[in-house]
Amino acid sequence: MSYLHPLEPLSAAEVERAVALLRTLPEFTPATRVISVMLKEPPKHLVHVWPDIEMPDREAEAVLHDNASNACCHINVNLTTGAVTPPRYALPGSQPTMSIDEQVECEQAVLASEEFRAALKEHCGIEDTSLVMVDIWSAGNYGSEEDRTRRLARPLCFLRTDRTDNGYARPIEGVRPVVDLNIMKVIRVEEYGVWPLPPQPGNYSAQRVPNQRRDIKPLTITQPEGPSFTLEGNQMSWQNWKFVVGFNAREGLTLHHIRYHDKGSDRSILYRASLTEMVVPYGDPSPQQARKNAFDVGEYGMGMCANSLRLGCDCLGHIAYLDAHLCDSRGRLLTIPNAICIHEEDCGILWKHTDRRLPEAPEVRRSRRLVVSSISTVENYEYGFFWYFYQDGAIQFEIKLTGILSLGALHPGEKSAYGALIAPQLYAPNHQHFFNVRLDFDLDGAANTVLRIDVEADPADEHNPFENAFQAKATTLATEKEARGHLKLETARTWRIINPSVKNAVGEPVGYKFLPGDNSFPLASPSAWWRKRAGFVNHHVWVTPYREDERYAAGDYPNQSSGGDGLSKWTEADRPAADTDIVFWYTFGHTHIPRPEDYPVMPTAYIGFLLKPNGFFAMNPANDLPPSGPTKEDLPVEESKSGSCCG
Ligand SMILES: [Cu+2]
Repeated sequence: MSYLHPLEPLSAAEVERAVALLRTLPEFTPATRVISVMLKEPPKHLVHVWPDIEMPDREAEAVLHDNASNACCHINVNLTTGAVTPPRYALPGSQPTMSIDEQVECEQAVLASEEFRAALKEHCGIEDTSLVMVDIWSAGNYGSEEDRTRRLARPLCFLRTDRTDNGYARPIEGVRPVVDLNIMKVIRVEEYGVWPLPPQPGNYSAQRVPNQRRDIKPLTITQPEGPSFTLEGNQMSWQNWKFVVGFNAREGLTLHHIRYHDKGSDRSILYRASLTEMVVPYGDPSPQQARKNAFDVGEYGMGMCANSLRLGCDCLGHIAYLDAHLCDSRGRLLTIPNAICIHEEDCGILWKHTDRRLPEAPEVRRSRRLVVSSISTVENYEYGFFWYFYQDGAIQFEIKLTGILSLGALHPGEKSAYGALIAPQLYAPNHQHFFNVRLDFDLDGAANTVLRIDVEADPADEHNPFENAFQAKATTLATEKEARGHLKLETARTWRIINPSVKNAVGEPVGYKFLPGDNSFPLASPSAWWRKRAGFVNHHVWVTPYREDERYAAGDYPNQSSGGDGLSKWTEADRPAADTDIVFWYTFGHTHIPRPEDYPVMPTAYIGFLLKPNGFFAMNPANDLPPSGPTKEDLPVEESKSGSCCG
């Protein structure tokens, strides 16, 4: 099989070849669901010296689940020789991600259930299920011993008024069917009371919103000579940056082998960057809401839920798209066209200085950034994942939260202390969104160290007579337990990742600074069930020594897990984590107290972080940017003739 870079994601042909090989195995039966097929990444020490050495054969790794035996396994497939590894079975009771097919089949199972139809008649007075929406919702780890051993979903249901309205405006409160996904049948319907459907529609689609504003003139982005990036396969090259764009069913968009061309060579910065897990816990104790906590990566598959992006809507300007090649749970190729969008954006002023003693124009350079993005829809909610690369060596990650709030119904006059009334008899429970990103730094080589930087005032003594002194104090995070930490506003805390063996122009170790953005602490008790399963929310920052099989912050199988896996477990070993190949993990939370203005579709909220070179370069690497000026077309006629340019 040919490829341009060893970390390119599987092609459509490779996905099909992997599944064809899996189908020949005795473990693959009519009861088998293919949960995911993705690239089995080659060893990183080989990738770092590629293309000077030949790479091993391309491999795929698959996760299979057997509905008959309720067992899940990993199998690796050599795409050249066809050799497969023996299945590596997960512990009994482990549940892999719910597949996209199960979302659809679960809805059909609920609508076909006699028990659910009876509840629908009692609650809504109707027998026709054609306008009922059933969102799968993970079951968590609750209920009887028997529940915990089944592959379950506990859906939320809504009733549309017609085929195209916003069904989320009318939650069927007090009814939660429980579905066994292995037999794809409703095993019971849980009922907590009867609420009327909220009375008002909450429409947002273009054809249903009358009197749209008419004062918006066209805003067109033109790049007459095309974009400044080149894309070869999934390899990106832009403004000294080089990296590989990856994608898989679980994490969605991933970035690999990020390098920056400096002084004649491609210097390694990050080997791999990805969103490894997230959880959305709800803060409402009502029986309908109390068990709601969605691990959108490990339970639903962020890549599985990715959108096909549309020009002019999702992305503006000169766009390059990449397709994602996944497969459905029956092993059929599932290509998401335009799953990844790549484009450039103007980003204001990068730097400027006016020297009043010089007659020349001020020196101004505009900032341009490269955007690599994807957007996933997980039932009611949307998450956009945006990686930004800047000309000054900075990398930013931003998650855009939009979509429709998870809503509940109230009686007329009823209020909830645990959520906001956003329309008559309709409320949105308080909740948080926690994300975890895994940053595998390889700064100028694999052996890196993380420093925690706290800015502290000096004591008022004879060395500090004006009481003005403060300094940035660095603490080396030598082990995993030392590295566990939180944000600290009092000391403007940041982290610095360095390579202690490679010195910069001023004799210090080369480094990158990690600047956190908005964040939160979890509000549920540490012994709340979801927190046992999401140990990664216990600290904002974690550092681990690199291990190939430590990839997901809540472990490989968070769905219905009893908890204790992932970062919280691995770091208990307190392994050395300095001057070695380290992985930096960051957990960041958005506390969402809803507003009426978040309805019907929420204006985007933003959360993320920034990586800035800190002694990695000898000086501002964007010092060599040429001035940009208005084009002739932009100038008034007089100025256009003279060709003057303000920079
Ligand atoms: Cu929210």
